Amino acid sequence: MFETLSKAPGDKILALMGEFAADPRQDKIDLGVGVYKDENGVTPIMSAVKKAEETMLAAAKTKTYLGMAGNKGFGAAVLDLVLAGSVERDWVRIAQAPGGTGSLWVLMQLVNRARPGATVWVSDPTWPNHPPIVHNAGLEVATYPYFDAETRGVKFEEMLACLDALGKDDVVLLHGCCHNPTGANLTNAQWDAVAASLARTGALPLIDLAYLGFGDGLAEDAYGTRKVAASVPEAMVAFSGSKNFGLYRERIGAAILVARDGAMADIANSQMLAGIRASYSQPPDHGAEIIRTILEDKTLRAEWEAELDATRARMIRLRAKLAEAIRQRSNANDFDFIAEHRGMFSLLGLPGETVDHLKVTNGIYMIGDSRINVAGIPEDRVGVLADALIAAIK
Ligand code: PLP
Ligand code: TYF
Repeated sequence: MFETLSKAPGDKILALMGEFAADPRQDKIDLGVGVYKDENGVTPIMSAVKKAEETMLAAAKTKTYLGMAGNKGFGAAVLDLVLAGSVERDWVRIAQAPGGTGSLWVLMQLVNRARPGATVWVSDPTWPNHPPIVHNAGLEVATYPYFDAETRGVKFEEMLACLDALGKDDVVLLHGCCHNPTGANLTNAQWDAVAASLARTGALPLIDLAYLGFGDGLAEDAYGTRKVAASVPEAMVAFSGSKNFGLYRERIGAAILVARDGAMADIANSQMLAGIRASYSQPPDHGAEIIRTILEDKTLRAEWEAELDATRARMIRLRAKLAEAIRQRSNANDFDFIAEHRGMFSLLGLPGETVDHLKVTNGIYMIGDSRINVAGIPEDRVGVLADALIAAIK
């Protein structure tokens, strides 16, 4: 039967990771895949995570099944972290899922059960894995205007005009914070306007929250999610613990649904769980138990928050340093947007040839659309990077 198949295109971001690893140059710079790296270029295990794992290992008594929704303590703690009481608790249901990706998959399957073939509106541009997940669930993709290539900010008026024209059969996929790939984000006032638009049109928001705490802070980054959830009768959130807890390979995330009342929440939840049962039956526990252990323990939680604060501060500092180095060298402020963006990424707006040139000539790796991972900026060689960028765009 396999003779009917042709080769599927690979994931460009993950392929670049392999290319970088194979490059023998000592001074190569990795601004590619969206994984946080510290000043040594290492993606560390957070100290709170290590401590939680030690406690867990000593305390574990069973590994029996936990059920389709996964770890209950994790679910309660994540709801508190994400929504913080912004919505009536009885209208909300949460299912632990394998990463943010698995959470998106679970929620999109739920949408397809409610409205088969519905359209999911994604930002232009968006994370390249969004459209395949939408299609895999049987849904259609359409795009709303988002990134302004001139200002490197958000084309907010055009975005809002597009959202205003949607209806109750549409789903709107929003990046809760730290937009991937652009780094350009909505202000709180713009979130208020988006929430009001969704409340007016009845379009169903699906918020992808993969970088909570990587932008301006845990509460600050949750503003849009909480505002939208509190303003509309139905909403969904795909939470990821990959970045903010550094648990990438543990595959930990959560699918959250907000319904118009408790009875509707039960029905929607039963369909969400039925989708999970038919997909992978139950999620793996390890990452969830780590997050539960950290969030339920005052000391561990404080330690995690402090490490997350330091992670965020480092990215903001690297942004400021690179923007400043380019400004000094070029005497122009065209790259100041790097300092204004938030999260792990900035879309530089360079043509493909320039991206290629930087890779071939300078060993500087970024995604083909010119997205850089700011955590990969070498703090002691910001000048080298700035020189190479300026030379390449001349
Ligand atoms: N959504 C966005 C925008 C992302 O960048 C990512 C990537 O890491 C994810 C979701 C899902 O990540 P994971 O499935 O590793 O939790
Ligand atoms: O955008 C990124 O680089 C991260 C990592 O299929 C990633 O989100 C990239 C591609 C992918 C899964 C994760």
